[in-house]
Amino acid sequence: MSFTLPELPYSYDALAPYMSSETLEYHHDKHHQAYVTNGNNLLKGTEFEGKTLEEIVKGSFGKNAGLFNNAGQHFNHIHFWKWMKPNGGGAIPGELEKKIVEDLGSVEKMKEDFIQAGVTQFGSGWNWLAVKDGKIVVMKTANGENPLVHGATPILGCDVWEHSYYIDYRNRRPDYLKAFVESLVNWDYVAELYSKAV
Ligand code: MN3
Repeated sequence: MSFTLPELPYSYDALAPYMSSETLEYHHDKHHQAYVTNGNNLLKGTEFEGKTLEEIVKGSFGKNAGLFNNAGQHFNHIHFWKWMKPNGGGAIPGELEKKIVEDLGSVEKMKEDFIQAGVTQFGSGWNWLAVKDGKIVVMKTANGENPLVHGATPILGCDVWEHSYYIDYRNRRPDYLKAFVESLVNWDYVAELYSKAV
């Protein structure tokens, strides 16, 4: 298989004012496209040709840094676009909410810990909700890494590379993370991934 850039599931201006069309145009059309292009070039002639994206991400981790970085970021961004929607945030589907309360204390505590993970990720990376050993956990990873290479299944991730927020928030990463959680997250998609992960 080769990597292809998915279309955004909404228009470029659909997430404003929380994420601008300028950010989405650069982030999707330039940054994600570059991971696709570079990933395809680096995939050629390797043992990973013909594998699924998830197999490539897991298999190249620690073995082929160039391929891993691009394949990991391709995987992360495919989901990142779907982890957001216009008029996002809001109510969490019942079964997922129950599990969040059970494993992380409360919805408020989950949001607080998720934001804190993003704020404290030094440099480029991602913060996550993931399912590990049957429990929902908060994680953070550097660069293109994700929970898949740490024995967990990602169900929500926020891109805290500066390219994801600098146009709209400048250096205010905490404000970006708060807007992501309160106004952008597509909890139905998180619930769909949760139900597949358990
Ligand atoms: Mn990005």
